[in-house]
Formats: sequence, structure tokens, C-alpha cells
Amino acid sequence: GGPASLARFRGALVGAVLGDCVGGEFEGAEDVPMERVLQHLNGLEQDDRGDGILQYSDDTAMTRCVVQSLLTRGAFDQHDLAHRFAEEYRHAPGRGYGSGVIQVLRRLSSPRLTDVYQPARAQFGGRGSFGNGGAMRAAPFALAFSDPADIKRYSRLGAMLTHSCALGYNGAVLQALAVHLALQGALAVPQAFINSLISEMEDAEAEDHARSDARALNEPEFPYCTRLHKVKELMEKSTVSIEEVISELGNGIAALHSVPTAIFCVLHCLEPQGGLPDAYGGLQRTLAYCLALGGDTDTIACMAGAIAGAHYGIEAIPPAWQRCCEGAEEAEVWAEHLHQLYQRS
Ligand code: 8NA
Ligand code: MG
Ligand code: MG
Repeated sequence: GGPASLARFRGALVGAVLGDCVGGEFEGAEDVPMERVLQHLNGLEQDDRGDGILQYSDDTAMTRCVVQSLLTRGAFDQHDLAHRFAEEYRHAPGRGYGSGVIQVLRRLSSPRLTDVYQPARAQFGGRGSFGNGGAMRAAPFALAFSDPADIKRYSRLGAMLTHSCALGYNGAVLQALAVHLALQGALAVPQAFINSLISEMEDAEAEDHARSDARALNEPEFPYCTRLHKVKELMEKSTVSIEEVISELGNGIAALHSVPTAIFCVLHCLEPQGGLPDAYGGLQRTLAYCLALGGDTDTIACMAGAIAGAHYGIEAIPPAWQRCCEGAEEAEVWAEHLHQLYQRS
């Protein structure tokens, strides 16, 4: 489809859910052979699947809250969103939330709370979380708003409800911007795509809070820009090993060690790759590649799935894969509603 077509909106939201559901199998694993990844993915094509449907985790649970809040309120509403996060956690606490964020989610349900950003600010001795939990749920901001200024503002605020450290919320800004650009068709020119992200993050990371948080964590100045430059270097190499991706970009639960990685996975898999089935389309390649990295596979595949889905569109998602994933049918319906909201924004 053309820029911002409905097929791209569907692809983005369903791609995110798929990445979370198929990635759960290897979450936290080290050294995942591609053979095991392909075995797992082949299982999705079998009619007689004994093990039933793949459940989504915190990534999708929180993404659903963002979608429902934006659709119900027709705008960003931090109180409504905070309430939905808290209710979702109370209802289904076993979705695999990070060990720190559950304290925020418990405190967000207090009726006495007036400043909904306060519990997040109290995390980790007042430094706030740098986990990827803000980034993993950022895609809907790119699907609800067409203006990049709105996308940046609301993805940041949406993340700050749980992640007040700049390395946490700027990961969400980067992920939302990557989905936005992919929706516009910008991945047709990969170098321009990455350059746009670098120039956007130069602005975001120039802010005082971003500078002091990077310093406090012994990170270089402009940590996301530094990582995006590494993505560019890896893109220019003729061969890149999995080990190199993990050591240069990371595969962990910190947003800084996973959002640039997800972006790299999408870029790397734009062209067919050795070791992956010829029959795989680009979105399938992207998800398989994310899983083979090990580490925080559900979250990296969720973020890469949203970007790749926005680029390739819903047609690139095998119906059999979609049927195996909890919440994927619903995601397609919500994508249509977000598309309508986007056109009004
Ligand atoms: P979070 O805010 O609890 O952060 C995740 C973890 O990062 C924390 O539990 C800490 O260990 C560490 N952390 C974050 N900020 C700081 C800090 N300032 N100082 C010291 N340590 C810090 O949770 P989240 O919402 O960011 O979730 C991130 C990931 O955890 C997601 O992938 C989610 O799926 C979940 N998760 C991951 C695994 C895994 O093995 N990769 C397993 C279960 C859950
Ligand atoms: Mg998860
Ligand atoms: Mg995860």
C-alpha cells in the first residue's frame, strides 16, 4: 500500500503482537540456534498444533491499554492510561512484567494518587527505569498521530508513566518514530531512514535531563545517536554475525540495548538472508532473526514486528501465524480504528 495505508496500520499492530507471542519461547535464552527458531516458527503452520495458541505478554498487554486509551479518549490522557495500566496488571499480573515496574503498577491503582508520574520517578532510588517497557508499547502513538511533534510528545509522556529515566523514555520516542517513518514508506531508502532517526534523536538527547541521565549511567553523551551510528556501520558491512550484533547493539532489557537492535533487525532483513528459508517474506525474516539473537526476544521481536509490519503491510503476515497468536485478530480491528483517528489528527 501507499504511505499510511490501512494495510500498513494493520501490519504494524499485528506485527507487534506476533513478535511478542512468537518471541516468548526464547525470552532470556542465550545462544539460540536458527534451527530451533525455524522449528518453532514451522510449528505455527501445522493444523494439528497440540500446544494451542501462543499467549501474549506484558508487551502486548500494555500496548492494548495504550490503544484502548487513545481510541476511547480520542487523545492522549495520562490519567486514563495510568488507570488502564493499573487495572490490566491487577486483572492479569502473570504476563511477565519486569520486576521493577510492578511496584509502579501497584501504586498507580491508588485512588489517592494525584501525580500519575510520581511512582515512576521514585523507581531505582529516584533515577527511574531505563528498561524497554516504555518502548515496547510505543507503536500506537505512531498510529494515532500523524504529526511527528505529537508522536514525540505523547510517546515520551506515555513511557514516563513507568519509565522516568531518559534512557527509558527516549527508547519509546525512537521506537515510535521508527514506526512513523516505516508507515510513510521511508524504509525504501534505508540510509535516509536511519539518518532521519539520528537527526530526530540528536534533538531529543540534547535536553538537559537526557544529558544528566546519560552521565549518571556512565553512558556516552547522546547514547541513542551513538548506537544508531553503530547500526549504520553494521549495515555497511558485507557480513554481520549474530555475536557482533549482540556485542555492538545488545539484546537485553534496557531500552538502549534493545530498541536500536530491533531497528537493525528490520534493516538487516530487508534483503533475503542466508540461513533463512527462501519462501520467507521480509516480516518473517525479521521475526526469525530477532528470535535467533536470544535475550529479550519477545520485546525485540515485538518492536521490530511493529516497524516491519508498518513497512510490509498486513499481506506479509501469514494467516496461519496470525491465528496462532492471542490478540492478533483484535489487533487488526483496532488498527482500523487507529487509522481513522490518525486521519483526523
Ligand atoms: P522494569 O522497569 O522493571 O525494568 C526492567 C529491569 O531493568 C529492572 O527489573 C531492573 O533489573 C533493570 N533496571 C531498569 N532501570 C534500572 C535502573 N535505573 N537501575 C538499575 N536497574 C534498572 O521493567 P520494564 O517494563 O522495562 O520491562 C523490561 C523487560 O522486562 C521486558 O522485556 C519485559 O518483557 C520484562 N521481562 C524480561 C525478561 C527477560 O528475560 N528478558 C523476563 C521477564 C520479564
Ligand atoms: Mg514481555
Ligand atoms: Mg521482554
